[in-house]
Amino acid sequence: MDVQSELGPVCDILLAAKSVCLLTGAGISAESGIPTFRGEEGLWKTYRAEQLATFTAFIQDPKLVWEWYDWRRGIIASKEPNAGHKVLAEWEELFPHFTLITQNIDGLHQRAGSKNVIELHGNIWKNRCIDEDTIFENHDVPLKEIPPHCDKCGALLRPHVVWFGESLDGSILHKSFQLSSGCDVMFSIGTSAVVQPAASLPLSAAEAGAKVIEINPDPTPLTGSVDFSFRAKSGEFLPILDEELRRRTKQKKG
Ligand code: BV8
Repeated sequence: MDVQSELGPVCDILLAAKSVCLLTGAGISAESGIPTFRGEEGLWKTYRAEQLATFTAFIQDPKLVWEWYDWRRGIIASKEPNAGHKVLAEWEELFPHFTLITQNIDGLHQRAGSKNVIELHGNIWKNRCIDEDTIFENHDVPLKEIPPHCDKCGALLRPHVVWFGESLDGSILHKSFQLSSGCDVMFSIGTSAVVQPAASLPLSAAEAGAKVIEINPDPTPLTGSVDFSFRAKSGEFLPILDEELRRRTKQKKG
């Protein structure tokens, strides 16, 4: 889709929108220097998902899985939110109802200033006791102990993230589907749209009559079902869209 020719119609839709919902994936953090999962330099290229991001892998070798998360924590801690994260943080004030749902566990939306973030797959800066489910915020880089143990009961800690084969938090999932299917505009930004059930959120928005806008340098399985698909990097495209949107908002106010 040609950015310039389609910017106008997208802005008109956004100017009329009362509620805007977004789903973001690893791609929105790519320009911060954080590897995605399935890209050329992706995390899965060096590791295989089933070896690491599953409870079975963790129980079989908690040290290996924690070394992988400790390595990722180190990368994330050394990076900053990019222009795409910052635009979305400012958009919380721009629309009457604004919902940011992320598959990412890196916490970069919050570091960019987003206050209401729905984290579908958890957060890499939180650890959870495998016996008592107590959740601890922990920002040690590197971790003081690998694998870490619970201060309260001594049991193993695990990353407070959703692994493959694990169900997402039911209330978070229900809220996400409710908000997606009740919005006027749904963005899908920086996600390969293959991981379920997250990938179904933009589809449920489309089925409910929302306009769906995708931002991704590559096409995805969602591309054929959206109203606008911009072959663009989110860190470059979102500031352009934001500038045009604010220009038209000023123009409208006269
Ligand atoms: C579950 C946390 C019930 C850990 C992750 C149907 C229904 C339900 C489940 C399934 C189903 N079919 C299959 C399943 C099982 C599985 C699944 O979806 N498998 C896939 C691979 C087929 N789903 C589950 O297991 C889920 N559990 O539903 O429970 C259940 C239980 C048992 C059996 C069945 C059902 C749990 C899924 C959550 C897994 N946890 N992460 C961790 O991070 O370590 S998933 C992981 O993938 C991350 O969270 C990541 O966010 C997510 C999605 O990946 P993306 O974010 O899209 O990243 P990716 O690299 O793939 O793509 C990046 C994109 O960005 C690319 O398109 C690229 O072009 C683009 N990009 C690059 N640069 C830029 C850019 N875009 C914009 N700007 C740029 N600059």
